Amino acid sequence: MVHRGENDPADETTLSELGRAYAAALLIGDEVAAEQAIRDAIDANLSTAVVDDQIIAPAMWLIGDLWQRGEISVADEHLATEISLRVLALQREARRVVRSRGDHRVMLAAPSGERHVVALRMIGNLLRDAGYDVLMLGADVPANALALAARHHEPHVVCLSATMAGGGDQVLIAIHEIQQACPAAGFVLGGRGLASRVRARPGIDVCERVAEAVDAVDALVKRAGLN
Ligand code: B12
Repeated sequence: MVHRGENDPADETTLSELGRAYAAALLIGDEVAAEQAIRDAIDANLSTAVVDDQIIAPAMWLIGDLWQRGEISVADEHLATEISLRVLALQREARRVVRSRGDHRVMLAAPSGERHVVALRMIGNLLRDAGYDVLMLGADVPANALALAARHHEPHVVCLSATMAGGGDQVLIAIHEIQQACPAAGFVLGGRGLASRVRARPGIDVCERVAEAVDAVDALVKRAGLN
C-alpha cells in the first residue's frame, strides 16, 4: 500500500513517472534532473517514506543490477549513489522549508471596488500548496476592514490585486491602512490596474505573474526573519 501525504494525493501514474524520471537521471548522471524529480514528488505531496521506498530505492536497485551485469561501470554506480545521497539531504531541506512556511500567515484581498479575483484565488492555491497559512478575504474589501483584519490576524505578508484602472490608488490606500495596524507586514502586489507609480520598495514587491507569488512571499518572510 502506498502511504502518501494527506492533501492532494498523487496517483499511481505520477508515482511511476517520477520513478522513471529519477532512474533515468541516475543512469545518465544528471544530478539536476534527479533533484527535479524529487522536488516534483514533494510537490505532488508524496511522503518521505514513499519517495525513499518507491522512487529512490528502486532506481538504486536498477543501478545495482546493471552494474552486476557489467552494463554500467563502477564509476557510474558511484555517481548514482552520490547523487542519491545528495538528494536525501535536499529532500530534508525542502521539507523543512515547507514545514516552516506553515508558521507564516499570508492574507489575500482585492481592495475596495475591485471584483476581479481569479488571479488572487490562483495565488491562494499556490501559497497553500507551498505550505503557507492562507487567509483569503476575497473581493472588494475596504481599507479599514483590511486594517482590522490585519490587526486581528497579524499576517506576515499581504497580497493585493488590482485589475481596474485606478486600482493602484486603492492599493496604496490599503497598504497605508494595513501598515498602521500591522507595521511588520510585507506586501506582494499584482494586477494590470496597478499604476506605474506603484513600485517595488523594501518590504513591498510587485509581480507580473501569479507564478512569482510564492518566491516573492518567501523573500519577504526571509527578509523579516533577518531583521
Ligand atoms: C472575469 C472578468 C470579470 C468578472 C470577474 C469575476 C471574478 N470573480 O473575478 C466580473 C464579471 C465580475 C467582471 C466585472 C467587471 N469587469 Co471584468 N473582466 C473579466 C475578465 C474577462 C477576466 C479577468 C480574469 O479573471 N483574468 C485571469 C487572471 C488570472 O489574470 P489577471 O487578472 O490578468 O492577472 C494576471 C496578472 O495581472 C497577475 N496578477 C493579478 N493580480 C495579482 C496579484 C498578485 C499578488 C500577483 C503576484 C499577481 C497578480 O497575475 C495574472 C497572470 O499570472 C477580464 C478580461 C481580461 N483581459 O483580463 C475583464 C476585465 C478585467 N474587466 C473589465 C471591466 C471593464 C469590467 C467591468 C467594469 C464591467 C462592467 N461594465 O460591469 C466590471 C468591473 C468590476 C469591478 N468593479 O471590479 C475590463 C477592465 C478594463 C480596465 N483595466 O479598466 C477587462 C480587461 C475587460 C475588457 N477588455 O474590457 N469582470
